[in-house]
Amino acid sequence: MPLPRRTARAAAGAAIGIAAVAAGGLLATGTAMGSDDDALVATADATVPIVLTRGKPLVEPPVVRSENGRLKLTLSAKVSRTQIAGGTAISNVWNGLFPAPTLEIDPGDRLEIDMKNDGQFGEATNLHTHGAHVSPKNPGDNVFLSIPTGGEHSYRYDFPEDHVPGMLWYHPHRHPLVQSQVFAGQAGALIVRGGLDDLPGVGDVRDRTLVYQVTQFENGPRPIRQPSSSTPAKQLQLVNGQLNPTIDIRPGETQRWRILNASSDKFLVLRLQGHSMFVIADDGNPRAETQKVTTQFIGPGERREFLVRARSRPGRFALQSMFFVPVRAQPSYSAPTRTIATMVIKGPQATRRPVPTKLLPVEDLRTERVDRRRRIVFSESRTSPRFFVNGKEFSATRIDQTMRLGDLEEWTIVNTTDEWHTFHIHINPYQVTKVNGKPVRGITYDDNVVVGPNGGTVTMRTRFKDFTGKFVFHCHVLFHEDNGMMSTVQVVPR
Ligand SMILES: [Cu+2]
Repeated sequence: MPLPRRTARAAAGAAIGIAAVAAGGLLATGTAMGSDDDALVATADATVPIVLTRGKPLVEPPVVRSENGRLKLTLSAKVSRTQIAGGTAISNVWNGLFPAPTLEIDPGDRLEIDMKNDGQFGEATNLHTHGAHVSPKNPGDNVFLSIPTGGEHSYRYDFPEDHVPGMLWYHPHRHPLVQSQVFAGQAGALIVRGGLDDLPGVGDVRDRTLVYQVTQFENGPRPIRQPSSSTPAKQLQLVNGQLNPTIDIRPGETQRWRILNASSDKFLVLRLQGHSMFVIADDGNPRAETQKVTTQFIGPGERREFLVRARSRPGRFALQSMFFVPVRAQPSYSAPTRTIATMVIKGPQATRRPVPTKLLPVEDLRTERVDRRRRIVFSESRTSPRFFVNGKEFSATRIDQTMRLGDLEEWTIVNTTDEWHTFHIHINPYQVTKVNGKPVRGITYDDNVVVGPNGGTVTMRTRFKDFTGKFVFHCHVLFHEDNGMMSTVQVVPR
């Protein structure tokens, strides 16, 4: 029986599992503990004791900060023991960490990363600083570069003095191996300081980084390799590598939560029981005005920053990942609603402060003159896992679009398929002006947005500033990207 087109390739790599051995915490050797996460563990190799811990206080990834304008770090990509969900697993991670450290820099800083490929199944790799407005040329954010097993490469990213402050991230980008390496846990947050950090009511409240990742346990003591997208119910939805951690907050206290969807393929629909969320930034770009929402739709690769103000009485409130069907024809591709973290209101009453409504001044490109318009069409094969941009599968040797430095362009992305995709472009963020032909209210800048199925469109405006060179745009559902839904662009001098 032929496999559905979206799973054929995943299934080829799915006979690889994860080892989780006893390391303290809650021991489960086959007894379900009342959730589907436990049921999947019960099916794992009965000879290997499996530990899954949930409900522990949230631990944020270790932070590495720049000093004197410089941050230097070595990343080793290697199959190694790592902590996932309170147990010891084996996965293909960086520096043994799931997720990787949070990097913090200031605009104008130089980020130096020595990337070492220390094995990882004989696969090549590389590095991408997602959301960074830096040069796409060596030794910068060149995603065409390949680091073979045993090789290394020194990346040097010079962030401009006027870089927009916010939450970026970093992950591998070696075509066509991105999905498996990100699914294994190779991802970390990258924070550019400033901007909203200086705004009262935002910069002076507790600031928490939440890295959302999805991975999967399989049989036996072997590393995770590839998601099986047809079994999302078996996947663990993790925050900072933890299952349903608790996030403590005082009654009436406001906190700033920065969430990164570092899953390889999962559309996250987020809800916080009993509370509104006040959105202040998208993909590392501060908003002009706060937006109050009850749910947030965060595609793979996106970031969202928001304020949460706790109720005035103690209590527990679930942060939920809601049931969502990315492919209407195949509802089995979706996971049931899960609690991915629990906000626990406790302790002494905090002074209740107003949530700021005005944030930072943001340029509105809708009033500017457009130099050129383009139409970008996402499509896919109905019979095989092949995905296309303007009818073509990705080729690194072809140049699909050429833009002039400094030009302002308007692009309309059209999704002709029956499933959701995202549109991500490197180097320059863009302002979304229309969704499905309807003008959007307010001003938001993104580097990655969702594009709805069956003729859904997103229209955006962007200026190709500061940097010439060759880079890419693509769908951030990494299975789609790895199977062709990526396109090359170059910026040339005027
Ligand atoms: Cu896609």
